[in-house]
Amino acid sequence: MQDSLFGDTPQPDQTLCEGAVVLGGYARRLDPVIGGLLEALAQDAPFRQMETPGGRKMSVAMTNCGGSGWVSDRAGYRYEGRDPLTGRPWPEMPAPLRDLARDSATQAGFTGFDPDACLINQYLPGARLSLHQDKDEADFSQPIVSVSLGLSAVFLFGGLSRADPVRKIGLEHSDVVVWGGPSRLRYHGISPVKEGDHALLGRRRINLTFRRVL
Ligand code: MD6
Ligand code: FE
Repeated sequence: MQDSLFGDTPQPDQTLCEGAVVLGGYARRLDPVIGGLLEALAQDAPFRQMETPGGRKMSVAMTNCGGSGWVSDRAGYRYEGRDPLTGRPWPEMPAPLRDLARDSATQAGFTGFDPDACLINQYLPGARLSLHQDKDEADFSQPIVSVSLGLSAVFLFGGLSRADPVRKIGLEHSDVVVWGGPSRLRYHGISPVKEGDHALLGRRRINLTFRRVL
């Protein structure tokens, strides 16, 4: 991981199954700007641990940028145009992030992806995300682009029903997963993040997921 931080060795693309591909190291172009971008975004819309509809506090801290932001509270999961914490619209999606998401989708064979939502997940060591489907979006023909940054993680990749077998995929700093088509509604999650200290982002894992919501 450390070796590839600012390196430019191309990593092979790894197809997980039809519609889901890992673009190894594809987000490396963000390295010079990502720290500053995250800091500015979190100033405007702070990371916060949201509540599940069942009333449990999530271990992952979240914020958003773009026209629509994903939120969870006792009323359920949904997208909102404003940050409930501040009452302001979510910060604009920075061009370097939007461009990376578009290019990643194109690289994976999904042309014309134009994201209006970027969910930003922050995992401190120990934080996890239990198996779930992403189904709060209107149009499942649009892919999701997911960018892993900072500490590495084990991505749990299941099937279309919760009981299906789960594969474990290691994701490192700057790996991008694009998934859509027949994989769009697969169950997935993140194992508890291990302790560590990343050269660029410190003691945390950041995940950006880009979607087309409206
Ligand atoms: C994460 N990712 O990597 C959590 N969802 O931190 C997701 O939940 C996810 O990576 C939809 C599509 C891609 C993802
Ligand atoms: Fe998800």
